[in-house]
Amino acid sequence: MEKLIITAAICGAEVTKEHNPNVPYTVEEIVEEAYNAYKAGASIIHLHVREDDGTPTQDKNRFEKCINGIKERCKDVIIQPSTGGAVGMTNDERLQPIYLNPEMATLDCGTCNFGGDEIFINTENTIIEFANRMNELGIKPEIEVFDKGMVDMAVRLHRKGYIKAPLHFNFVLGVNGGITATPRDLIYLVNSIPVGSTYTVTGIGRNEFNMAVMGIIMGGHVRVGYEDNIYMSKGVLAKSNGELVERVVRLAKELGREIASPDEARKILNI
Ligand code: KMH
Ligand code: ZN
Repeated sequence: MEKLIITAAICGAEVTKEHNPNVPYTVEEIVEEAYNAYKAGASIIHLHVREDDGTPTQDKNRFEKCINGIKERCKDVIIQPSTGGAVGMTNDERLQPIYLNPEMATLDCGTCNFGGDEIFINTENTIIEFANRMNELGIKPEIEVFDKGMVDMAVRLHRKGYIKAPLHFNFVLGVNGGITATPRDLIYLVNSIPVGSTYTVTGIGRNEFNMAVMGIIMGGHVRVGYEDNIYMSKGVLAKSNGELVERVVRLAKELGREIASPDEARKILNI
C-alpha cells in the first residue's frame, strides 16, 4: 500500500475557543498549530484563517502572513488553503488565497445543508469558475465531497475538461446535512471515483478516528484537526492538532501503514 498522507485541518471556520481554547486565531497561534501538526506527521495543512477575534476571513493578506509563517517553521509542508471559507461568503471573497499560488486548494463540488439554518452554496457555475481559476494558476484541487452527488458532479466536470486527472477527493462524512460517517457510505463513495484517483477520509466529530482507521486500512489517506473534531475522547479536549495527528500516526503504525513525508505526498498526489 502507498504511504499514508495525513492532512491537518488546524483551524476551520466554525469552531471557536469557546469549544476548545486551543483553537488558533492569531497568526502566531495558527503557525504554532501548523507546526504541532507537521511535527507529529502531517504533510498537508488544510488552512482557514481568522481575524484576531476569531472571525473567519479569506483576506489575502492574512493568508499571506500565515502561509509565510508556516513556511518558515515547516519548510517542506504542503499548504492547502480553503476556497470554501465560511458559509455566506461571496465567491470572490473565497477565491482570494489562490492568488498566493499555493500548491493545492480545495474545490467544493456541491451545495449542502451545514447544520441549523446554514447552507453551504456551490452552484455548478461556481465550481466551474473555481476550477478554471485553479487550472490557470496550476493549483492542484482537492475535491471536497460532503455527499454522493458531489462525486458525480466532479466526475462530470472532469469529463468536460474542467478538472484534470488524476483526481484527488476529500470525503467529509458526518456533517449535519451530508453523507453519514459509516463504513457503508465511505465504501459507496470510494467505489464511485474513477480508477487512478486518490482520496482522503475525514470523519466529523466523534467519527474522526473511526473514519481515519477506515482510510488507513482501505488504502486512502486521512484528515484530522480542530476543523473536524476537538476531542480525544468523550469530554476530553485535544490539547493541540498535534495530539490528533499523533493518534493517527499510532493507528497507522499498528495497522502497518507508513507515513508519507511532504515530498512523498507530492509524488502520490502528482503535484
Ligand atoms: N467551512 C465550510 C463552510 C473547504 O474548506 O473548502 C467549508 C469548508 C470547505 O470548510
Ligand atoms: Zn475547510
